[in-house]
Amino acid sequence: MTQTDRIADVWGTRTPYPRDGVWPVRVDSFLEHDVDPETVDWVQTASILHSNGDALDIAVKDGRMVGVRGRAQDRVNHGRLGPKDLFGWQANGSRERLTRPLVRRDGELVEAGWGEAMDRIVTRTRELLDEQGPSALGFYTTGQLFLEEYYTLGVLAHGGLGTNHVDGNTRLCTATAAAALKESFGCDGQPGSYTDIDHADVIALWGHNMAETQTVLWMRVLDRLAGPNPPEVVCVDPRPTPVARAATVHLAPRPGTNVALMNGLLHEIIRNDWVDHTYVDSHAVGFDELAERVRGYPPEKVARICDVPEDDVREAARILGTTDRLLSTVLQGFYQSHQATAAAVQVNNIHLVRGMLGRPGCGLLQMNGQPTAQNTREAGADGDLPGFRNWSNDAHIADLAKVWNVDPIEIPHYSPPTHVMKMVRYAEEGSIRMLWVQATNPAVSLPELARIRSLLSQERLFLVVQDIFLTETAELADVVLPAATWGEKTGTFTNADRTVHLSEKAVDPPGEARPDLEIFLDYARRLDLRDKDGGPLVHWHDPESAFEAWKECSRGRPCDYSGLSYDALRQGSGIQWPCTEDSPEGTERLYADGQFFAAPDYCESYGRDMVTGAPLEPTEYRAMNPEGRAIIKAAEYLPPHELPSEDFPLQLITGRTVYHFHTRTKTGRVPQLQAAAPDVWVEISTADADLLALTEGDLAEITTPRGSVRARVRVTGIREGVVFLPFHYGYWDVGAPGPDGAGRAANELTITEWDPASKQPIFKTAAARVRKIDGAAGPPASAPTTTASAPASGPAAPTRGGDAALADERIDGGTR
Ligand SMILES: Nc1nc2c(c(=O)[nH]1)N[C@H]1C(S)=C(S)[C@@H](COP(=O)(O)OP(=O)(O)OC[C@H]3O[C@@H](n4cnc5c(=O)[nH]c(N)nc54)[C@H](O)[C@@H]3O)O[C@H]1N2
Ligand SMILES: Nc1nc2c(c(=O)[nH]1)N[C@H]1C(S)=C(S)[C@@H](COP(=O)(O)OP(=O)(O)OC[C@H]3O[C@@H](n4cnc5c(=O)[nH]c(N)nc54)[C@H](O)[C@@H]3O)O[C@H]1N2
Ligand SMILES: [Mo]
Repeated sequence: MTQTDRIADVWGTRTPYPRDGVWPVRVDSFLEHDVDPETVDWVQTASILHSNGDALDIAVKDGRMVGVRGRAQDRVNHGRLGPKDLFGWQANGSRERLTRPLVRRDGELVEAGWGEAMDRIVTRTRELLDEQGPSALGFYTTGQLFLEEYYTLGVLAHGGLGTNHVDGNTRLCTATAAAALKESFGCDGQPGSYTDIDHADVIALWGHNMAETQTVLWMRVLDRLAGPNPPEVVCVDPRPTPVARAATVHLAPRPGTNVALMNGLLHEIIRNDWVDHTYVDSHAVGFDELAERVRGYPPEKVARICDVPEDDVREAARILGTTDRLLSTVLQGFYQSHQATAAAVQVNNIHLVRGMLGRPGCGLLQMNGQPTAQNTREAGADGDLPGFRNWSNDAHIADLAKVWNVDPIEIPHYSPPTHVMKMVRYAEEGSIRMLWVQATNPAVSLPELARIRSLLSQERLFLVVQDIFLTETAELADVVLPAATWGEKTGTFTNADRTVHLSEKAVDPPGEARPDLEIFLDYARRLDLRDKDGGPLVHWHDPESAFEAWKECSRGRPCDYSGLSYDALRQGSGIQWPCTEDSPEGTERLYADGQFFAAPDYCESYGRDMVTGAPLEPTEYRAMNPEGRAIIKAAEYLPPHELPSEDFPLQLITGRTVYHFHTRTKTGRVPQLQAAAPDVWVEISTADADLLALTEGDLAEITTPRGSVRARVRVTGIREGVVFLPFHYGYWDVGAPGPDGAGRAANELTITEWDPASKQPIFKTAAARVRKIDGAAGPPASAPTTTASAPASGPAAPTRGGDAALADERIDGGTR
């Protein structure tokens, strides 16, 4: 047993292993001081501070959480935990938790009983249904609740109320993952498995800072890199992330040029004939068009557009083109941009033209970000229909209506469900008049915050916020519902490689806080939602019965859960869907046999035009892909919407640091994590800093056409012309933006625009300028030194956690 400062040493001790070997077990744990692990109860769950699905047990003593320990037997983490997993649970016990409902009375939020709070919501719902109909009602949910909760919400909103305005913050997060999978494979569902890391010879990370955002997955990569026959790593990211530092080739393109780069790589792969023609001929359509399209992207041209060395493009293409085992992961550097789907689809294309799917080491992970985002999509709470049913296929609507026992016309499908950027537009215009926000904090996380704050504060909008803290969004609400959360309620969720975990209740929620599921069930009951025979529409009453209902809904669909049960999930480890009576152990890789979920009658989507976003007609799809093969879709590069100009000469990108989760409602209340990254900073290159006479610790103002933010300067190895702001810092702990109007939240600066196919907003390219605030030289920025924000040079104090961050590591010799 060793003790490690897991703030200073984010990834812990290496346990090297060879290709095709078994990743050794390392059990990480962190308990409150003086707690003897022999005297606690251990309750099974998995992490909800990212999409990795790290399995862990919560230590419970005297009805309180007192620590966590990784689950050695779990397929995802073999016992390991990241810093947020180790320390994050302490937020549950914060004194600032919401414990009673709040209602707005004479302009003020005041405490109320559940009866009064729910009564207000139900009364308003009924009034609006009478006056305007279901189009007055909008639901904006999350990627952080449980499967059972999303399914219940989907049923009551789509099937009961009949509104089409249901989306999740998954739209901001990984809508593009779903969209790219639908474009290429006709359906959502990650083809790959985390075990592909054990077998891969090349691992390519496309706009994904895995080291900071899926720390345990990165430990697996680091352990391969430290072992015999390590994989080569290709990294595409404008910042010097820990991934970039470990890479064989690091391409740091200009933000917003991913499609040009991908076309250049495909150009080289096709020109050198590194193509698996047998695979392509028997399993895909569209190759000729791709070959034609990428002919216009020779490396010299791509190097110019992306501003990367021409030889690096060739070298990356050679690595990708000559390996037999390629694993790719894709995330926000690709997803949060103007050609998000087009870029992510080109990663799929590399795997298709090279036949790198469905075999060990040949994985493709269009990653998720949030812990339960996969379930938002599966269960139909995010602008999809449950079970990956196709909203433009009448037979699928009829089938769903049968499962729900409602008339098909009760399920709105006249157009695709409304995406959140459109929902806020409708709220702004006044046609959405009640918006119910659950487990998301749009007043910090949506683009262009001045606009968002103003439209959420309108008198005519009835805003309901269901959260565990009084967030920036909750402060604007008419009714605030206090939720119970992870560790205080039971349910299941699914990670980015389709692994389903059960999360059991460990302790009681604080005060009168209630599980989100109970809140939805109560709402459905009060509205007396009925099926077509007059029975209750929502006929389940607790997590397990909700799960059983969901299993029936998923039966026969790609995300088939019918072979799973709470009991099976209690047996020790997560299980990957599809899981049926015939495959009770789950399914490691999709498409192992080159068969896709893409048949016209079965597929989730007929696809979209990636430039306009227009949905394809069923007849068009049938003509293009009658046999349901994979679809190779080419795309032309288009420049970003907002390019640097004389006034705004730089490009702003935004994103994450390892120690915080999103708007910090939880990690900001955890001492070890908050101390590691206490305040906002801005990353700038040495060359740009020189030009602007900025040095480490200077106070700078970052301005875009939307607003400005003040932050301390950190000079890093970020590419020239680009500045980076973490988006974690809102206002709950520091008060509203100052009188000078300059804020702290990165989204004061971002633009109201989205990718045409996935509708995911563009958080990663805006034209910006930076100036020094005179006379404000201060101490070094409080940015971490252990991460992508490491200083290029200069005086920053190393990030350490000290005694408070000592966690145990137990390495068990080589097997699990
Ligand atoms: N520590 C931590 N972990 C998390 C989260 C968290 O908040 N904190 N959130 C979780 C969630 S919900 C998500 S969605 C994931 C996100 O995980 P990531 O996608 O890994 O995180 P980001 O920092 O948003 O973006 C990744 C990288 O994109 C790069 N990038 C910016 N613009 C471009 C571009 O034009 N091209 C390319 N190729 N790269 C670009 C940035 O430099 C950044 O390093 O993390 C999950 N895990
Ligand atoms: N500029 C910029 N903006 C971004 C991004 C970026 O990279 N750059 N990334 C985007 C991405 S990928 C994401 S995922 C979003 C995240 O944005 P948000 O979803 O707004 O971020 P969170 O802080 O995770 O908000 C979740 C809320 O749910 C509450 N909560 C936690 N658990 C529970 C629960 O069990 N029940 C209930 N009812 N509430 C709960 C938390 O207190 C918190 O207020 O931000 C997006 N915005
Ligand atoms: Mo996300």
